[in-house]
Amino acid sequence: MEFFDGVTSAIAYEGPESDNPLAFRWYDADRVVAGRTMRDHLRFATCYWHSFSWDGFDIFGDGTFDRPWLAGADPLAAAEQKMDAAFEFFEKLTVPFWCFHDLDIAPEGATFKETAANVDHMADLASAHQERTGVELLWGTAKLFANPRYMAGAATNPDPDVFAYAAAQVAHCLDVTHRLGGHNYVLWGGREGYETLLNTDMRRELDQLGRFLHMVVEHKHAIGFHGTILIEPKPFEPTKHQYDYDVAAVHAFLQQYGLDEEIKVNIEVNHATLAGHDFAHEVAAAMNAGIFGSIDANAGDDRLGWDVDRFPVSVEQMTLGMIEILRGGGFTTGGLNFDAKLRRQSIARDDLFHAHIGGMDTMARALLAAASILEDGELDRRRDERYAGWDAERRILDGEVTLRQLHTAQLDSATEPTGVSGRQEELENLVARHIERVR
Ligand code: XUL
Ligand code: CO
Repeated sequence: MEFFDGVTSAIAYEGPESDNPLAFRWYDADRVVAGRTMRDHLRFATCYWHSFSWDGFDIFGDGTFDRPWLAGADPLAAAEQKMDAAFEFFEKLTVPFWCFHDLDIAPEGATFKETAANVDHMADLASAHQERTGVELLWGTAKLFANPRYMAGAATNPDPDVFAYAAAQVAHCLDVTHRLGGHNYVLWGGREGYETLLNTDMRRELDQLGRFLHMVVEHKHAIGFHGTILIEPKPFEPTKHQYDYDVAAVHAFLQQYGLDEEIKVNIEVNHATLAGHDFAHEVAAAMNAGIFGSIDANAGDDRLGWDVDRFPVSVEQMTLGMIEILRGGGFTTGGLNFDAKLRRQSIARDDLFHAHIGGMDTMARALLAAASILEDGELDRRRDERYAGWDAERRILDGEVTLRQLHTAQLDSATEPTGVSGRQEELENLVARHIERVR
């Protein structure tokens, strides 16, 4: 059965002048940019949960979307249909990767054993779909936040039985991710956080999380999984205070628990902005800490303070992020996963295509602009120039002078330091010129 019969052939690149809404205007998979094809630079993935499992419900109303694959009395048969729809979509979109939660590919059973069997059954089908289409798994993850048992967290739960259940679920999901050739395994701290310290022992919860992650890493090595383990920071929602607040908090946590050589981060754009950071800041912070892994590409809304997961539309925002990604050497195992959802009124099936085409073109154009800026070199030259004084002054950073010596020297000095312009607006114009001119 064909679900997206309004899209009769694979989406192709037609160039910026094309008016065909079902064509790429910027994403030209085989085009080589800064030494790699666009396909290899961007490593696009579609997420299973928002695109195929969500029917458009929100806290005020029921599902709105036209999603025939969600219908059916038998949950496993419905899951099979949903997977058919998903791989038909991946193939027509020509997206090279996908991402899933265990419980959005498979229905939960009455017992853990039943759930595990459902997940295995769906993983076997996914494996056959991957084989047939050539689509690869960017990452898998376990849904450790939806079932009521996780209302007080998974690893950070006050009840060790819930910790043990979550551990079993992750072991199973990591096994399946490995079997499907996953390039990464993600842990988003779904409800790893708290509402009030009146009932929360933060120290215990952090120690539990540290132990849990060590067990995940040990399991990864035990099964020979070579993908990267990634934590996805988010400052709040669903809990008032999530432990994995932002990249800096995750890095400090990883260092404290001796995990910083083993775990990297999956940075989500809308989570960065919720934490009060620019997307580019979070990428740069991860690169500096040596823990950059992957990206969940989406966008927030300037006036809404929650995780709205829009498809990315701002070339400027994404260009600033891509500059940091390219400066840091680009992706290794990671990629750009569209953890993004349609607006609730975009009810037609083909809206999923328009959303992804727009997101892929936004990121592709941002890649071209970022590559053009770095190749041109003016931006980096200006940045280096700003710090040129430090190239001449090695003694301070080399630890050869004391605070007292600097104090004495300044007392004796006839000159006072004066500033030079930071040139922000001029540099913003430079970025704008590249965005305008790339082709
Ligand atoms: C939630 C979120 C998740 C993770 C995977 O905000 O981003 O979908 O990406 O669990
Ligand atoms: Co995400």
